[in-house]
Amino acid sequence: MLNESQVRQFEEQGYLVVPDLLDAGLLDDIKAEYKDKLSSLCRDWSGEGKLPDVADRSFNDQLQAVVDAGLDYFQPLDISWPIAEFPDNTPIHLGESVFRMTRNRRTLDALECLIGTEITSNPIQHVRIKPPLTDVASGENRAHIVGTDWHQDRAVAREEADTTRMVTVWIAITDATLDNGCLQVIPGSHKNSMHTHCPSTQLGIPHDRINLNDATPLPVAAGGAVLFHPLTIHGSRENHSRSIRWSFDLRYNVTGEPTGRPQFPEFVVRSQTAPDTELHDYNAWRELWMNTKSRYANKYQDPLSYHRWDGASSICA
Ligand SMILES: O=C(O)CCC(=O)C(=O)O
Ligand SMILES: [Fe+2]
Repeated sequence: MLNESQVRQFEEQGYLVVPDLLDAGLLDDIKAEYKDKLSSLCRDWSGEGKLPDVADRSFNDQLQAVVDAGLDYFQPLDISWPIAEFPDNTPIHLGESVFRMTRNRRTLDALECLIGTEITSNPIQHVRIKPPLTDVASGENRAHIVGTDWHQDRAVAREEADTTRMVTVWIAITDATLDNGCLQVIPGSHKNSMHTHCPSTQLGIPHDRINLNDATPLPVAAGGAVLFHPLTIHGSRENHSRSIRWSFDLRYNVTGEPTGRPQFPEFVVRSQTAPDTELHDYNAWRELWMNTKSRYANKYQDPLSYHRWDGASSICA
């Protein structure tokens, strides 16, 4: 539950830092699940002669070896399908502890104070495990691996969700610090309208449109979170530390309102009016996501069916 001053902070500033949103048990389960997954990927890659044998190494060291070998760890560890044409062997991580994280009671209690009791898990969600910048291949510019350009989350959804009551829940799995690329926001920016976003290396707002003097970095200890409004301008800094920086971003909206990404599955996480509509079954959740693969694998995806920005605006020149 949030107290009145936390709700006021969210409403007035467009964001709220919540320490200890995940308990230590869930945090450990998520890390253990990802460690198993990465070890298994490493075993496969070693077997194919693409990677030295790193089976006994730590998660950090395994990730470093994978990055050094130029292998793509992002998609097999992500919790969403790509928003582009993808082959039907595209991997995704749909682990049981990730499902538990989407239903985390403290998260839903906090969301109730912001958007009410009818809450849907929005399918726009990612993991971001960012290696030290010095280890990243030159030319890598994905916002899941390096710093994230300034943007509003409303803009990465379709126009039909422009009035959807939605909250982003950004969760730190490792401590997020100034040095390793914590989230940063422009406080109060949710009170203005949506900015034009330009698709260049990432989908972002041109920097001359933002008062960067107001940029406020938000360091958060592992297990803590930043909750923010869909119009809050935010991004993240580069990872200048020597170890990985790991977060998840999940989104939630009022049930029945458009998610902004109808291609991917939504599900009810909490409902006071119809509790039997809540999805509690891990396998059913997995199935929902896997069905997306059957529908979209090997099919051309028009980027404009995911967001509205074609780069034609003069401010993108
Ligand atoms: O963690 C990041 O780099 C950016 C996260 C973000 O844009 C989001 O959570 O909406
Ligand atoms: Fe974002």
